[in-house]
Amino acid sequence: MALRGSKTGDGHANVELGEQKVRRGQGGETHQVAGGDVPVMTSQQGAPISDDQNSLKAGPRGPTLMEDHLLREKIFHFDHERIPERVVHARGFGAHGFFETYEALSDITSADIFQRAGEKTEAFVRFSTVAGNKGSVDLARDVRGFAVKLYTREGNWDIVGNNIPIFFIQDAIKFPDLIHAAKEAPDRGFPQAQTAHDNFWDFISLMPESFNMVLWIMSDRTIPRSFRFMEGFGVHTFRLVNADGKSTFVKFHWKPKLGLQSVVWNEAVKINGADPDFHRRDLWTSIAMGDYPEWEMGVQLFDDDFADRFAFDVLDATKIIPEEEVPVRIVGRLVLDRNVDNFFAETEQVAFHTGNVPPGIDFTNDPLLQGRNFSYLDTQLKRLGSPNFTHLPINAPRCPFHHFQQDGHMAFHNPKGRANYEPNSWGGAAGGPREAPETGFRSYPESLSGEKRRLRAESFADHYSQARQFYISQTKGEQEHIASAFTFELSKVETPAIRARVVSHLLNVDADLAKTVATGLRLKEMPAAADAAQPTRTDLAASPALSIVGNGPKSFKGRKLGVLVSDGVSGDLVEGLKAAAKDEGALVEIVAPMIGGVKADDGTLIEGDQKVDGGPSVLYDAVAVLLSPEGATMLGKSPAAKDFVTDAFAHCKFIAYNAAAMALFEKAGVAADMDDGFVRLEAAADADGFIETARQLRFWPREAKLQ
Ligand code: HDE
Repeated sequence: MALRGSKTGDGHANVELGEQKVRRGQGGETHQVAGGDVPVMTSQQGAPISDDQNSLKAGPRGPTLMEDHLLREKIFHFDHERIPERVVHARGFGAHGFFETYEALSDITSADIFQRAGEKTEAFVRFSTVAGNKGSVDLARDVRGFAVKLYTREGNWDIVGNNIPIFFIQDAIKFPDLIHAAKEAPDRGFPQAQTAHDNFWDFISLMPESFNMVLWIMSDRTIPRSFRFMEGFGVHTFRLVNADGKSTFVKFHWKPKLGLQSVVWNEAVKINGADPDFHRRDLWTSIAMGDYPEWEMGVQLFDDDFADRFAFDVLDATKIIPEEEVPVRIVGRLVLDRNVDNFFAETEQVAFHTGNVPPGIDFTNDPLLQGRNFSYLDTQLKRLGSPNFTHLPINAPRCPFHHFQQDGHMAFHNPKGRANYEPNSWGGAAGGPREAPETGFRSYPESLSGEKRRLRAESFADHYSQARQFYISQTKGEQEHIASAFTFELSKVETPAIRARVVSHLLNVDADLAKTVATGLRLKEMPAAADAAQPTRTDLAASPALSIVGNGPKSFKGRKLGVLVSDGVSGDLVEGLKAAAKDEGALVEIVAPMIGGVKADDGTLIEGDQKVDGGPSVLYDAVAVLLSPEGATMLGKSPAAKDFVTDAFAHCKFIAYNAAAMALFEKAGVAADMDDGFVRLEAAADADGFIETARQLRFWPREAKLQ
C-alpha cells in the first residue's frame, strides 16, 4: 500500500513513515513503523484510503470529478465541525478528577456521595468566563463559571456555580436582559468580553438589586491569577434531605488549597496580549506536571429558624450568608488530576444542568434557581442537537441507568426487548426497569400556598447593605482597586448621565467610594443618592472571609518565577534559585534574549523557556533579573527587557537581582534600593531567602507609593 502522496509531485508526505509494512489485525489494518503500529487511514465508513493528498481529477490538470466520494465526505464533515457556542460561558476549560468524601453526612442527607468517608467519586469541572465568545481572552474582567459534574452512584450531580457567591439579579426573567446588556452591542458586534461599555452600565444602573454583585465584579475577584487560586460557590440555597425526609438548607463552597490570588488590572490587560490562554495553559500545565489543583468542599448548613432570623432572604441569590454567621464545614475535596484527551468531546460537549441532582439533594424556591432548572435542557438541545446528549461519554452517568426514553437523533442506548413503556405486564426482566418508591428521588414536601401573581418579595428589597458590607471587608488596597475598576469601566462609558447614575448608587454603598469614583471621572457635580427601596444598614460587621489579600496562602507553592538571564550569568545562582523554587513547589521559567538560551559563566548552557519579548513579567508571580555586566548593557537597549522590570515593579512583584542587573534597572527607571520588595542575591545560598519573601506574593506597600 502506497502511503506517499507524491505521485503527482505535490511534495507532501508523512515524513516519519519510512520503511513500513501493512498488516491486518483486530483493530483493522495497521502500518508497522519504527515507533510501533499506526492505524491505516480510512473513510468514516472504514474503507482504507490510498491517497489523502489529491482529489480525483480528469487528468492531472483537469477538473475535479463529482464522483470523488472521499473528497465529498471529508469536506462535508469539516463544514459541520462547529456547534453553537454557549450563549453564556462560551469560553471555558475543563479537566477530570475526583471528589473524596471526608466524612459521612447520613444524618443530614441521603445523597449516596455523602454516605461513606474516604470514598472517591469521578468528577469533571469546567471553568469559564461569562460574557466573552469562545475565542476571547482569559483575563477579561468577568465572573468565572465553576461548574462541577460529580458522577455519583445515584446519578450525576451538577453544581453549576461561579467564583462569586452571589448573582446580579433576583429573578430568572431578567437573565436575558442582563446577558444582552453585558455582551456585545447588537448593532456593532462589540465590545467583546468586557463590561466597560454603555449598555452594561445603563442596564446595571437601572437594576439596584445588582449592586452587591457589582461591588464584587469591580473587585479583583474577576481577575483571578488562575482557576487554581479561586473559590467556587453554588450561589443558591439548596436543600439536603435525609432518609427520614428531614430537610437542611445548604450553601456550597469550594475553597482552593493554594489560597486565593488575583492579578492587578494593568497586569490583566497585558496578560491578554502576551498569553490570551493564560488560565487554560496554567491549568493544563499544572495537571500535566502532576501538580494537581485541589479544592475543599464546604457546606454552610442552616435550618428554618436561622432562615427566619437572618437579616436577608435566603432565597435571594444577590445575598451571601457571611461565614462568620454560619461557618463553612469542610466535607470533602475535589482534585483535578487528568487533562482532557479531546477538548471538543469533553470540554465543549459537557452539558451541565442545575436540575441534575441525586436523591438527598433538592432545590429551594430561589426564583433564579427555579428559572435555571427550566433553562439548561433547552440550551443543551440547541447546542448538542439531540435530546440524546446524555449518551455522550462525558455526560453519561457512570452508574447503571435504565428508563423507557428512546429514539431521537443519534440514539446510542435504546431500551432492549419489547417493553418500552410502563406499567406493563411482561413480568421479570422482560418488563424492564421499575420505580424505587423508597430510595428513588422524592421532592421535599414543602407546603406551599399563595396567590398566583408576578411579585417580588418585600424581603428581597434591601439592595445596598451587603454591598457596603463587602466593601468594608476589603483591605485598603483592595478598596482602592474597586474604586479604580469603577473609574476605568465608567471612563469607557460614553454617556455622562450613565456614569453619574452609577455614582448615585455608590452613594448608597459608601460615600468615600462614591466620592473617589466621582473625582476619578471628573463628574461635573455629585448626583443625589439613588432612591433606595430600603435604607442601607450600617450595622453589618465586616466579614474577613471576603478579602482576597486577607486570605492569601503565605506560600509560593504552585506559583511561577520568571528569571531574566543573559550570557555570562552565574550558573550557580540560577541553579540555586531553581532548587529553592523546586523545594517550595514553584515553577521556574528562564527568560533569555534568545530562545536557544544563554551561556553561563561556567560555560554551561542554560536553555530558555521564553524569548524576552515572549515572556513579559506579567506572566510570573515574582521575577529575578540575573545578568552579566555585558548582558545588562545589551538588555538596557531592549524595550521588552525594560518593560520586564518596570512592569514587575509597577505590579508590586518581588524582584530578585544581582549587582550587574542594576544597570538594566537604571535604564528602566527603577532603583533597586527603592523598597523591601527587592532582594539582592549575592550567592546561591540567598535564593531560599528570596523564595521565603515571595510567599507574600506581592509587595503591596509599594502600591501606595506608586500613586
Ligand atoms: Fe447559567 N447558563 N444561567 N448561571 N451557567 C448556562 O447553559 C442560565 C446562572 C453557569 O461550563 C447555559 O450549558 C439562566 C447563575 C455556569 O458548561 C444556560 C440563568 C449561575 C455555566 C444558562 C443563569 C450560573 C452556565 C449556557 C438565570 C451561577 C457554564 C450554556 C436564571 C450560580 C456551564 C449552558 C458550563 C451556563 C442559563 C444564571 C452558572 C443558557 C437562565 C446564577 C457556570 O442554560
